[in-house]
Parts: sequence; structure tokens; C-alpha cells
Amino acid sequence: MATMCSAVRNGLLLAPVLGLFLLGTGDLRAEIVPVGTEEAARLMGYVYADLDGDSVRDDFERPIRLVEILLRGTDENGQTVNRSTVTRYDGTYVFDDLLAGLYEIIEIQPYKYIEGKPNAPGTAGGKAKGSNRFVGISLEAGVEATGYNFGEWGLKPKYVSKRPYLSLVPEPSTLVMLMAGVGLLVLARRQAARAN
Ligand SMILES: [Ca+2]
Ligand SMILES: [Ca+2]
Repeated sequence: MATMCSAVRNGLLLAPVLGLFLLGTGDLRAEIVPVGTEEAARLMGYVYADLDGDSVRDDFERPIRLVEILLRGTDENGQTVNRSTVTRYDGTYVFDDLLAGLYEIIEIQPYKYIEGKPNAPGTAGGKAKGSNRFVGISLEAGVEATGYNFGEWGLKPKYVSKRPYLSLVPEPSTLVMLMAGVGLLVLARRQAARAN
């Protein structure tokens, strides 16, 4: 009984200490895990061939893949952010797991394409600075900001493939076979005429 009373007494004494400890770990967890939780923010956009030059992505305009996109900025903790990614096959790019902060997005101009006109900034604001940069994007915690798009005017002439046009011209071997076929046909008709 004495031991039990002692255990209860010790438990009562330890409870506040344990509570403070749990409170402390809770606070610590809240500070450590903002990235990857609902607090994490994202910045997204698209690179496309703006064939009609209206600075808007239309349904008939195709995506441009493997374009390098840079993210620069300072997060809410004062940490410098310096990341890069490339556009996917559908032309999209994403910067995940961002803290709130002030950011800019830079497109490395794809060298095969003619520079397009600046696009309007996406849903977290900021402004376009030239055709390849959005600056002053003030991103809040947990926000999924999209629409930071870059439009190009299409391929430079020297990179336009001539294959579709060349495929309409017969290969030399095909021409030789065709001529031989016509020759045999003419010979057969002459022989038939002589026989008559
Ligand atoms: Ca367009
Ligand atoms: Ca561009």
C-alpha cells in the first residue's frame, strides 16, 4: 500500500512535468513539419507555343517540354530559395513544398523557339518582367498558385522539320522501279501490236 501511495504521489508530481514535455514536443513538431503538410504551398505554370501570339494558352497550342524553369526567393524564415525544374511532356512545371515567401520564376529560353510576348502573372500575383520572368510573387502558406505561363512564338525556321514535305517525294529506288514498270508495260503493248 505504501508503495502504491508512493507511486500515485510520484505520478501526481510527474504529471505537470510530463504535460510540459508533451506541450514542448507539440510546439517543436509544429515548427519542424510545415513542408509536406497542408501548410506547404506550390507554384505552377506551363510552357507552350503561342502560335497566334495572344499571350494566352489556347487548346490548339501545343506544350513545350524539357524547358528549364528556375525559382528564386526568400521564404518566411528568411531562408534563400534557389531551385530549378523542367517542364513535363504536357508542358507543365511545379515547385512543391514551398513555405510562404516572396518569389520569382525565371524561364531559360528554349533555344529552338522564337521568343513570345509576356504572359499575365498567375493566381498569386506579381508581375511579368520581360517574357521570361515573373517577379514579386507573394506566396501565402498552403496556397496552390498556378498560371505562371511562358508562351513562345514557335520553332525557328532552321529547326522546322522538312520530313513531312520530303515524305511526299518518292525515294530514288522507288522512281527507278516505277520507270522500269512503265518501260515493261510499253514493251508488252508493242509486242502485242506486232502480234496483231
Ligand atoms: Ca495563344
Ligand atoms: Ca520565353
